[in-house]
Amino acid sequence: MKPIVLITGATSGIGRATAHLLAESGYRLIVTGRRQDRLDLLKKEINDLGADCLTLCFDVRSYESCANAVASIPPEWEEIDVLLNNAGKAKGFDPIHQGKLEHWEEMIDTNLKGLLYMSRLITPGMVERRRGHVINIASTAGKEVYPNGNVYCATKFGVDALTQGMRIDLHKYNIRVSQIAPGHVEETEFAVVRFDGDVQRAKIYEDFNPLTSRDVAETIHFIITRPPHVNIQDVLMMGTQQASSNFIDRSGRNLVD
Ligand code: NDP
Ligand code: 8X3
Repeated sequence: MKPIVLITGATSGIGRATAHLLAESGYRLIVTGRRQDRLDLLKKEINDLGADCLTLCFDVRSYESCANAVASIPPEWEEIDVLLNNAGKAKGFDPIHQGKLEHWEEMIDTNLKGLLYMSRLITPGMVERRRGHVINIASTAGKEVYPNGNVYCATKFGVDALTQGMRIDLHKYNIRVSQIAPGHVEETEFAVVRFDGDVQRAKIYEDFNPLTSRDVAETIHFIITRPPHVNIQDVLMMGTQQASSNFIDRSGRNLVD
């Protein structure tokens, strides 16, 4: 039987692309998010690719919702091999003295507390089975801050610290903890969410080639498929036209192969 992978935030972007890619390889997928209609559609797509799928609709910001969702997992899906902590977001792009409290709460609750809640619920089973893999989606924003990135960057620096801490706590139970820190990724709703649905403002990928969600999914697939004695601890990846958070060649998307 192929391993079971639970993906948080599978209704769009990196999570959805990863669900598709892993379904192509026959993994059994537990896909989660807050939009049931998207989950229903994704389940059909996964089934059409010949893979099994379970959907769980809940908000990672609520521990009670996470716990109820995990408690509802039927026995045949209980032995989760891989937890992909992907659900996350940026909200707003303001300097610190003008930041909106509701944006700060939403980022901290989703990117940090949601990741913690899901890890707390899923890793005890992994410890018991002496088998498992946790992959956290961090960001270049968790390696280097940029103007107006303040709280989003802080949450992703926090994810980076949690990845390291979780690995130290869990490696002795044969559990791998990995992280991917991508730069800009298109084919996602990231920018539209950050700018509250302002699609004009969200056009931040038009003058350079960023990563695609599929690029990140392929890296996740690579990490998952290493032999059991190999743990890819941290992958920092960016499009070729991006050198760092603050240096992007925005001279045009003329480097497409
Ligand atoms: P998307 O907005 O496309 O996807 C985010 C996913 O998270 C959606 O499936 C969304 O589902 C889910 N989500 C958001 N809030 C919640 C919540 N409260 N409870 C449960 N699920 C939630 O963005 P990306 O694919 O880009 O983002 C995925 C991860 O990648 C994030 O952690 C992001 O910070 C990170 N990242 C993104 C980069 C980029 O440039 N795009 C670069 C580096 C890192 P739903 O709305 O249905 O709940
Ligand atoms: C997303 C990449 O640079 O917009 O994490 O923060 S960035």
